[in-house]
Amino acid sequence: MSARPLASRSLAAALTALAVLAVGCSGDDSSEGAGDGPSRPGAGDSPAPPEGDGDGEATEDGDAAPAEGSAEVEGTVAEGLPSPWGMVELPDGDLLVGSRDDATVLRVDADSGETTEAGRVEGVEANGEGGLLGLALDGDTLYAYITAASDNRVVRMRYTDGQLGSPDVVLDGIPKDDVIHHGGGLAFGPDGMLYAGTGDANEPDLAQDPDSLAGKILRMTPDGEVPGDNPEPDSLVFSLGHRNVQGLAWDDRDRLWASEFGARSLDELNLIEPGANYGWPEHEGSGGADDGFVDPQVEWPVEQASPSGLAYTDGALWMAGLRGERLWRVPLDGAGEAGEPEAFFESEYGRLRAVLAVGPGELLLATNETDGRGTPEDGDDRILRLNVL
Ligand SMILES: [Ca+2]
Repeated sequence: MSARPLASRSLAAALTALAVLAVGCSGDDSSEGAGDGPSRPGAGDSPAPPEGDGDGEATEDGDAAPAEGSAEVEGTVAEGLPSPWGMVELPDGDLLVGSRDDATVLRVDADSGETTEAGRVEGVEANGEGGLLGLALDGDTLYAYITAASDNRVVRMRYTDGQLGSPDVVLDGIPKDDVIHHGGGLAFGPDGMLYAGTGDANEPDLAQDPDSLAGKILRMTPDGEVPGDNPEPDSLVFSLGHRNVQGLAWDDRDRLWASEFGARSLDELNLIEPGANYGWPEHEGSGGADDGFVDPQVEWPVEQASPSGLAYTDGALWMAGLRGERLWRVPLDGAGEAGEPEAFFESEYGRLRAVLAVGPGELLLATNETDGRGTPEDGDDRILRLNVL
């Protein structure tokens, strides 16, 4: 299997890496469930079925079955990016990429890779996992999920003539911790509403408090108002019981999926239903259904995922793993059910932060070795263009 030592990473090696398949293969022998692969709580006869050694289903002659998906690196879009986090595509194919720690927004020329600074988002107080987080684009207006001095908030700025304007506050009062669990996922849904994934602000009980904006997925109008068809009147809360949501994506049935960091054992991929409660902190991973909570569709040992960005294209969800240092593919079957996850690029590019679908079968993937937990001497952060199936 493919667990390369970090020191062997290089662009040349990376460009030759095709469809590295590493289901259930733990590259770092952690004591926390190493060897167990991802599981789909509702998919088997028994909860969390063991995945064996994770080489996939054996055929009659003992060979591993071929991978159902594939991911190939087509090229490097840009390098030398400082703590990239949010990423959006402009109409001409260029990108706006936010730096979590510098609070700058860089425009990346998709052809040449040249980066130019569009501006710095005023009011960002980067600290720990907080800073300039998710980005979302609506015409010539850029929305950003930011950590400010006293809270996390959603702001918006004009982006015209290559320059960012001053931010206006769309929503404030999202609780923050000084270091961890800020959330940060931000995206417009197919319904034209703005969704934000928040964190529990290191106060787990806030996730169950319907009056707190912490530990939630929020749904708002582009002006930050409560839409008339939200689950509860006068509340931005779309779903609750989340620990730390950074990835949001809609499938081709316009259903919302969200990635969520677990605490010590299990990360989650959840299918989000309006008004549903996803169990944190009463449950981490599955096991909450009998208590009225919605269990995840897929769960992973945290050392294999620690998921941030999430994207959907061509029948599959793609989830970027930070600690897991791999890109997970989760196929959706004809009934829209999550199938068997596959891992790609394990330990090839380091920590993976953001993934963006930019066309059928085409993804952009941003690494995150410069977030304070990586090994940036192995290469500054970059954006890769992938062809996937
Ligand atoms: Ca949960």
